[in-house]
Amino acid sequence: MPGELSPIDKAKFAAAKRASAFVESGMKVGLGTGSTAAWMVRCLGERVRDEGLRIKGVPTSTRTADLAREMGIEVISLDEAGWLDLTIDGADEFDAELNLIKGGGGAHLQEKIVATASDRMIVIADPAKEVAHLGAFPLPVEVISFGWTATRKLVEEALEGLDVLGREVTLRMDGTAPFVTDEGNRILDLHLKRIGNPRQLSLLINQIPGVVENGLFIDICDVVVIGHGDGRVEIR
Ligand code: ABF
Repeated sequence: MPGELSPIDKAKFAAAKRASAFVESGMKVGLGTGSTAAWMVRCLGERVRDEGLRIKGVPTSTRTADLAREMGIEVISLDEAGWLDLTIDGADEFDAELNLIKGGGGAHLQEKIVATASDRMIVIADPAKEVAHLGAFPLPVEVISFGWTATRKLVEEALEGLDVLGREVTLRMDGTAPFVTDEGNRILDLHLKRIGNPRQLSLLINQIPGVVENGLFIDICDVVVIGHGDGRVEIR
């Protein structure tokens, strides 16, 4: 374990380390984004260096691509890979059915494409990510910048008939300018507080012109590895 870590970082590291043990030589692996996924990339980099693990990594963001290369992992695109054996990624929330909210880091579009193009998706998380109902974490929706205010209006209208507790929709900012994703799009954050029917919400939001993808991952995650501050790990 690296030097002095806070309990939350110890938990993230424990989950990342355990999940990286699922990776075998010869695999094509989707590499997630975020602080927990960054630990996983470092753990895989160590295995490449110390054990001669041979993998090809498909990163889900420019940040992860930079870190993977720095750690000595061979980086290829999803198109070069074609299909992946496994994706390991973080999440903002997960429920008992292993449905997720992702996209707090603004990378959920590539993350969803990569995870869906994988035989298996493993989520790595600290215990604070587990929820009874999704929705306390704002749901990110990537939208193209053309006409984004009209898209926001349609999203707000779509929320009116749905089983959610909040309906505020905000444009994600990066300082004083709108946040821009790796694909050059914007992010709307939906402050829903509690999502009664995540599957219905996901389908409805994705039908709106201008919406590229929302951060709900329904029936995509196979396993969640939960790390604890004392180094324990649970697998769901
Ligand atoms: C990515 O990073 C995202 O989809 C999610 O928003 C975030 C989780 O970050 P962290 O591991 O830093 O909590 O997985």
